[in-house]
Amino acid sequence: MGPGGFYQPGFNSGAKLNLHMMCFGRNWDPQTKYAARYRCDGYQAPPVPEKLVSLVKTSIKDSQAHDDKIPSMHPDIYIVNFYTTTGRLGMHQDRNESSNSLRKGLPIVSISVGDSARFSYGHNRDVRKANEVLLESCDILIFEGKSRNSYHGVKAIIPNSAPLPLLQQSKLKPGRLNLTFRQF
Ligand code: AKG
Repeated sequence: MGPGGFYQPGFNSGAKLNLHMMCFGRNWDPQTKYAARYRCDGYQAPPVPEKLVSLVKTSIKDSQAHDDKIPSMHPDIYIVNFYTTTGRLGMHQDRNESSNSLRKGLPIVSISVGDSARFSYGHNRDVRKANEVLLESCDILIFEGKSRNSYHGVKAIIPNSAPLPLLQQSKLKPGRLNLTFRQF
């Protein structure tokens, strides 16, 4: 909370995303895309914590054991989304990273914490034609290669689905955190 903390990203029209966001490495906002500073309070995005860089690299290494074509990457952007139990995110592509990162299909590593989410993915923006997978707390999803540019979104959060020990040991509010790691 406070300067450099969670904010609700918004568009020129005044419409806001149905989630709260906090960024490390580079700030992202629908109007500025990636920038060094937060648009709302001018605060500089802090660096990606080293412990999380190691976690992401280990996750990629583990998946490379199953598919050696998955490219390695060094996460220099870390975006945290917090969805309340009514939060959601429309179908979109993640295309604001550098052309080099997109061309190489460098992975985006996404980690879910808290309540489960109905996650949609597909070849276009039409959510009715999308596939769906349930992302539960501690699931790690990697988009890479061709799937790097797939459309995706969060259809709904399943209330009261977070693991009890997580709620007992943390101060997590009802809802879901999603952590995504990217290389610009
Ligand atoms: C994004 O940050 O671009 C997402 O699509 C997040 C998806 C999620 O919350 O699982």
